[in-house]
Amino acid sequence: MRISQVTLYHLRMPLQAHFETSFGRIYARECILLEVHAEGMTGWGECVADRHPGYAYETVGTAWHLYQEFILPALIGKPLVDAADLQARLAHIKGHQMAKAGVEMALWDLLGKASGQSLREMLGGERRRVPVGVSVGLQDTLDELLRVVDGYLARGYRRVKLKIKPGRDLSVVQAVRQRHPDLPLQVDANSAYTLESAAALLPLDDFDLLLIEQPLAEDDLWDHRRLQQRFHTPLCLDESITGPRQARQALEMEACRVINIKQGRVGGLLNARRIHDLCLRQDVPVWCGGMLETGVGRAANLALASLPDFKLPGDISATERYYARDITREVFTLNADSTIDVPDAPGLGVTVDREALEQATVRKAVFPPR
Ligand code: NPG
Repeated sequence: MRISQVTLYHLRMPLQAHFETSFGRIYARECILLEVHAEGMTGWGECVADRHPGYAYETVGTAWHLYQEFILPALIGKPLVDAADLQARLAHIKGHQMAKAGVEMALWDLLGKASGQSLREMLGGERRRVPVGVSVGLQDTLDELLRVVDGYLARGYRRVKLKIKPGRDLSVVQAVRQRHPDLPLQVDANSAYTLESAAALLPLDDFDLLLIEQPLAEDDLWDHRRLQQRFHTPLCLDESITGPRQARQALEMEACRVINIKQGRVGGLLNARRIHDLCLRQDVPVWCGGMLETGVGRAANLALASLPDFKLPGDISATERYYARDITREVFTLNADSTIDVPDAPGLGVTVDREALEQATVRKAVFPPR
């Protein structure tokens, strides 16, 4: 596969409802969509880096820069057999996993279209539908939180993740747990605590949570290990796991008992599958995280989550939970059993709605420049 041209689209998509985490509140999501041309075909990829470096150091701006100056020049016109080949060509670039993942996704889409295989088949996934949950942001009041959670449960979601931060942790979990004693529930702190302040979370052990996600800093496996020793509830790492090596070391160190796999954060679907395989061998459950993806990234997440070790429901909700109008023609809906169908068509299995894409685009660039 030889890439001849790439168009980058900087997208800004208004969210159905604002989304607040320990690092801030957003009303619209920004990302980069890549339209990649090769041998008469078009592949699509999504780079999940956000506008603001609150979740990770990468941003739309850093990824745009990397594509323009380093990543696309290293790929355009070169023969690419598979994702491993693409990654080898990018190995001289340190970090920037989200930027690398975005273009790798487009290559998977192209390879699938060329071979007639769906991404699920290419990755070796078995399930045709995957269990999903919903991630609920911080709300202004507990009443509002309960109302929002009730709304999602009424829509059919059977697993809820609550965002927490210092001062808004126990009260939040207590309120939801009291009202829904049997609901599969988990929390996510997005690195908002230190080993000292995380002592406030110890009572969470009594709320029968599926897991506690990323309480401490992303570069702090050691303190996560120390904290895990104080909890019966499994700790789950998200931000800390930026590739297969970090996953292996976190497990060796017993810094967590569950891993959240996001293909963007770990540098692409190939690394995501490597982490999956490692966890499967060690009997460590994984689940698929989400970053408010468009239909393009959501299709990739669904295919990934069809692999056998994705034993916990993913942060992959229906399209309408995020966007009034998505950029794909395909709209993902929730089945009655809180699952979503994995796309079947070749590659990612989605088609981009050009009109919706234009509407969401705030900046665009073609490489090589015409
Ligand atoms: O359903 O896609 C979704 C959102 C799930 O909570 C979610 N994502 O910290 O995992 C997270 C969070 C996130 C969203 C992180 C956007 C970064 C950007």
